Amino acid sequence: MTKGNANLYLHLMGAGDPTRVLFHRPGASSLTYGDLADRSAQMAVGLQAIGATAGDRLVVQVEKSTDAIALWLGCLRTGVMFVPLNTAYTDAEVDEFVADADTPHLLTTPDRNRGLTMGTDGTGSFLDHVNGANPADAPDVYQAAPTDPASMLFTSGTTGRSKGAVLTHQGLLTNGAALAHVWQITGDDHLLHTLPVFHVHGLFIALHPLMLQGGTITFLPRFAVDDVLEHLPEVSVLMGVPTHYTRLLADPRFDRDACAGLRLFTSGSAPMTTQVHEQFTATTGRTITERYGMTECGIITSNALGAPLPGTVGTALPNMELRIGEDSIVEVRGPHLLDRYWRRPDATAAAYTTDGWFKTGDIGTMDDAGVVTLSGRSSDLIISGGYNIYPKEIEKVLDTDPQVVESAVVGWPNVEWGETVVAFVVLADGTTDFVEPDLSDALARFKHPRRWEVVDELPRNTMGKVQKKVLRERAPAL
Ligand code: MLC
Ligand code: AMP
Repeated sequence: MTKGNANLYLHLMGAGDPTRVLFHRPGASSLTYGDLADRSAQMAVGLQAIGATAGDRLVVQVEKSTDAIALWLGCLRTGVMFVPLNTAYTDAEVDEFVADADTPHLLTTPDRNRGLTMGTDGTGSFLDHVNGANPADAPDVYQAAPTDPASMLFTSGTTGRSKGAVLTHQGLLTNGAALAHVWQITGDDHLLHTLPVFHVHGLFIALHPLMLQGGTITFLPRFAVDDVLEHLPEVSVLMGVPTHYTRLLADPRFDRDACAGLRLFTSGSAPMTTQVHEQFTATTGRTITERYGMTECGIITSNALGAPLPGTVGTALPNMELRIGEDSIVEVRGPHLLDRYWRRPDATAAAYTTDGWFKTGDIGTMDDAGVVTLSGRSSDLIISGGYNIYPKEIEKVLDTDPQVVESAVVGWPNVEWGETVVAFVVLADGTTDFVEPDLSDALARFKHPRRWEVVDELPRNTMGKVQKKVLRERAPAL
């Protein structure tokens, strides 16, 4: 490792023998750590060619591929901030993020045809700068201070308005290393990677512990039950969201034999019910290690290996301090935390207590052994299939519809998705037949209400505030 350089890249690529396989790609050639080093060097040349320099933001909305990971590493090498976006976002949603990131550098899929492009087949206008490049022409690995920004991920925290969480080289390294430690990841581990790579779960939490240790990853383009069942026998670790496990459990082929070779199953990003934990154990004879995280903090807590306590999210990771603060909100402190919200000193200040603890917005308790149990959130945030959905964003769009006077969006419990989006609408005078509005240009599909309820009025408290709790209580029994 270069002396005095805190660049995360040097840690992620330094531990592995360059001849070791990093990525198995079903249907394509495997890639070694050395191959990824070379490809990321080419990406660094490409970034130079488009004029992206240290501190610039590169907004990236591309399909999952090993090139997307090489690009993440290329950004680290050049000091360019990697800003990944959900591929489901509409152009209108992407425009808002690009404006907030204040950058000319947008990289999308070839079909979107706006800004530079990168396809999963190795073609695209950005890759024209990359493919023929000589890795030896890459600039020296950017000399990073520990708190230099590495990436920025948009999240709405507890407030509902999207903010860029600026994550540092040191924060990502300490979180990856802590996870490798508590999950006992070694170079012999082999992860089945099915998560999207535009959120911290798939991008950092799943990749970094393995890469820090020189492990191997079977890299699937998405979560599909058939593909997971096919590749489970090759791997030792599976990381997922609860929806992945409910889908696997619905398939009779998912049984003890299918899981025999694995030593670790993790779940997080959304609550897992004790019923799913129990069904998993009854079906496979194994347990799921549930952990709890957040874009701003990386992983905060994890259950212990071998002795998970279903219904809890375990204890704080090494280096992460946790306490239960005012209104039972989980508060944390430690080097994993975000540096700041991008150009939002107000929001950064509001996220901390006066004595310097970050307020997660999650409501929980902690027992004498430090084991944390979450019971809800202080905001109206909906989590569906591991994606966060902010009611306000949907309500704003619905309220522009001429049929609608006002609206309120809540999450209802759902076995497959955890929660599903339900919209309550009050209709304008004279509207009798409500027609579901076309939201396709305004909102990503996963945010669209799955159920509509026309009501005469919204329940309000004496202050006039809509009582979401009352609406949530109308959810029919599961
Ligand atoms: C897809 N759809 C969803 C959805 N995902 N609807 C609600 N919630 C979701 N999460 C909808 C699409 O809009 C589409 O609708 C239909 O489902 C099929 O789309 P798809 O893309 O084919 O879906 P599928 O591949 O089955 O995706 C489901 C999924 C995916 C569970 C595999 O959502 C997923 O990978 N989730 C993981 C999310 C994740 O990684 N979260 C980490 C956040 S980080 P239609 O109507 O068009 O048919 C974090 C911190 C931490 O929270 O602690 O980890
Ligand atoms: P995000 O903003 O996408 O990073 O989502 C972070 C949020 O996901 C947290 O604040 C929690 O509300 C939720 N979350 C993550 N892991 C868990 C878990 N194991 N149980 C319950 N909620 C979780």
